[in-house]
Amino acid sequence: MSRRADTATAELFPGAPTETIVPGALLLRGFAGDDSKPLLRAIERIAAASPFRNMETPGGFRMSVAMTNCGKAGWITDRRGYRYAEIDPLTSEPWPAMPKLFAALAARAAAAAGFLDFVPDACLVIRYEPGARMSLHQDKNERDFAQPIVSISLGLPATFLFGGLKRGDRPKRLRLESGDVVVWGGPARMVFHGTDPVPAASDSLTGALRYNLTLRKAL
Ligand code: MD3
Ligand code: FE
Repeated sequence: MSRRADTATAELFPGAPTETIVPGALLLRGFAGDDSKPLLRAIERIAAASPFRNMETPGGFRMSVAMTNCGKAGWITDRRGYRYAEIDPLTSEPWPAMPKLFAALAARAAAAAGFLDFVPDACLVIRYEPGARMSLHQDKNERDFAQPIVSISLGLPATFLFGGLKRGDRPKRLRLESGDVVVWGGPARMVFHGTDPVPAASDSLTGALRYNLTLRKAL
């Protein structure tokens, strides 16, 4: 069960730099800005144990983004399908532990959106090189769709696409920058979403890379 506040922090503090993207989706601009360096160091530590890899879709396509995970469960795809796994298929070891910073930041962001007891057990770490993209999809492999998803952007900016509940709904576009955090819950939890190809550029922290962390309670 997830406990939902009657009034979200974002409503109590209207001066905070937050926007509702669609009902249920709250954008917290720069929310992770102060933590971006430690976040990047933690990503490098995770990748040293469970390296980034370009996974294969069930249809046989190699994804343009590279992924790894931390936490009890990690999201994977291969010819057998999309799913969460507790063992990294590349290393045959459990995924690296979720850094306390990740869980704490996600819980604070979720609380700002009114989800008062978010305890993530999975974090998908996605690395975008220039040109990498994510086509429109829904996140459906988690057990409890009442749980929110928190996403943290780091490094190069990207144009994020979010549609409706049907694949054919024309997506709206939104620029996500380093330090931006989005909480997706309630009626926004099942919207189709993706990212346009990331334009080549240079970020002072990550160089020519964008990272996206998605924190979930998957199990
Ligand atoms: C809306 N990542 O990890 S972040 C994903 O930019 C994913 O790397 C994209 O889609 C990225 O699954 C988008 C924003 C996001 C993340 C999860 C969502 C939006 C979402 C789940 C449900 C609805
Ligand atoms: Fe997604």
